[in-house]
Formats: sequence, structure tokens, C-alpha cells
Amino acid sequence: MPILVTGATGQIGTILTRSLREIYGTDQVIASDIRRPINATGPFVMLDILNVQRIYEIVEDHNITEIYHLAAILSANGEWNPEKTWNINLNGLLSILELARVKKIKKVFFPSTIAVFGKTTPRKPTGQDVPILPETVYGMSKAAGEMWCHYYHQRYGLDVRCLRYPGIIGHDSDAGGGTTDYAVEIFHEALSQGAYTCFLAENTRLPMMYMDDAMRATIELMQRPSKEIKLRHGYNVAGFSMSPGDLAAEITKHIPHFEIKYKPDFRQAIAESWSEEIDDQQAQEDWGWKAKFDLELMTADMIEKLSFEL
Ligand code: AKB
Repeated sequence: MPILVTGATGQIGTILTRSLREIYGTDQVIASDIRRPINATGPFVMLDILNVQRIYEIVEDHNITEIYHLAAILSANGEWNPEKTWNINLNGLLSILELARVKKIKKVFFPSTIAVFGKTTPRKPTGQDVPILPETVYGMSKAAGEMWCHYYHQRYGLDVRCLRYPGIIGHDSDAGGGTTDYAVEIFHEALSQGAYTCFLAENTRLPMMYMDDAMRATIELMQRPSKEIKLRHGYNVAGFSMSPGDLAAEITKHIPHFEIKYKPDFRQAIAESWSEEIDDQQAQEDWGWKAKFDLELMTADMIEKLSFEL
């Protein structure tokens, strides 16, 4: 069952590639990205997601039967170049969906995000099927992407599965270009400098999830029988909700001299347009989703693992 992961050197891709290799075997998982991994853990191919011919070549050369399509530009970076972001995020997905249809790929995973929500969306809690009017080009591309996944399933029977990830926090890969990145950076700065200047305001609550839970959600969703997957656009999945102030207070329990300052920038407006709390009832009912990590457990684990690594 050779699997292709696109965007495999990103924050989630790095860990997902490793997790899939642990389950299915190193040689069964082909990592691809526009940049090389620092520490390759198995087969890797260079891939610019806009090079459609190259995607076909890789799929044919490796007899790919499953694709985890993670290549994308995130919310904050996307605002510097909206057209490029739309092209990579949406046209990249369309190439993957069309290839999956033509090549009869068995399963496709597409990560959506809480960035699909906007100011017309109820924030606390945010249910599964709510009004969406995203404020960033990243959110727009993911909202449109969700609809294309739904369409390919309805029209062509493609087995495509999709989660709306909250901000993801992990110790083993760097976040980059997102609005929730502060929640990873803060740990590195707390341990190395004892201080951090946050680009979001103290009370900005956002939904978050620990990497271990995000991996479990992705792999559990992909392993369930197709008939249990009732939604082909993004499932809401919740971890916990927190503000920078909540996180700083929790870090201070482990690092008493830790100091935080707040200097909100353009990412503040993006964060304010998103959800505060996710209602993931439908994921719980359809495929038994339940997060394990809360703010306390996540913080303790991050500090323990990073203290060891740094
Ligand atoms: C971002 O901040 O852009 C991402 C996301 C929530 O999708 N982490």
C-alpha cells in the first residue's frame, strides 16, 4: 500500500510521515516536498505541487494507492501573497483530486482548518455545519477545498477524508507561517530565554490540539471503514481551548521565572475571526473521536520533551 505524503517537511507532515512509517513500514511511505527534510527518515522525492506531470510520475513510479495531501501555505504567510496561496492551496488540491480519480487512488486525506470560520460563525462553541465566511485567503482556499472534496466523493465516489485541524502544538517540528505558531514558539523561548513576546493579545482564545492527538485523529479517521465516514468535507475535531495568557500561566508552573509580553500584530485580526471553542460531536458519533491531551497535560509533556531535546 505505498502512501504519498505531500508537504512532508512541514510541521504536521514531518510527524505524520514518521507516524505512518511506524505503522506501515518505512519504504511504504514516500515523503515529498519542495524542500528536503533535515533528517530524512525514509524515501523522499522533490515535488512542487504545481508541477502536475511530476505528481503523476511519482504516483506511477511508486504505485501509490493512498495520498495525504498536506502541501499548503498557512494563514499568516498566505496574506503576503494571496494569489500564490490560492494557486498552491486550491489548484494543488484539484490536481490531487483529479489524479486520484483518474489513477483510482484508494484514499485521500485533506487537512482543513478552523481558518474556514469567519465573523459570521458562532464562536463558542462552533458547531459542525455553521455559516462560514473566511477572512484569509488560506481560509478561503480550505473552505473551497472542503467543497471540492465533498464534490469528488458525491460525483465520483472518491474516498476522500478531511479534518478541520485547530492550532497544532508539538515539540518535534517547527510551526511556520500560521497564526497559532505562538503556541509552539513560546515553549522554545521559555526554555532558552525565560521570556517571550507574543504576537497575539493575552485573552485571545483559540482551539488547539497536541500533536499526538492530531496524529491519532488523522490515522483513526483514515483507518475507519468508508461507510462510517458520513462527512466528506471537514470534520470538526476539538482538543482544548486556550489564550496566550492561559498558556503563560501554565508554563509558569514549570518555569517560575518565565515572563511574557504582548505585542499583537496583523495576526490578531485573523485570530479574532476564528472560533474559540470547537464542538466535535459529529466526529465523536461517526468514528469515535476523543482527544486525550488538555492544556495541563500538553504543557507538561512539551516541557519534558523539549528540556530533553534542547
Ligand atoms: C494557522 O495558524 O494558519 C494554522 C491553522 C489553524 O490552520 N495553524
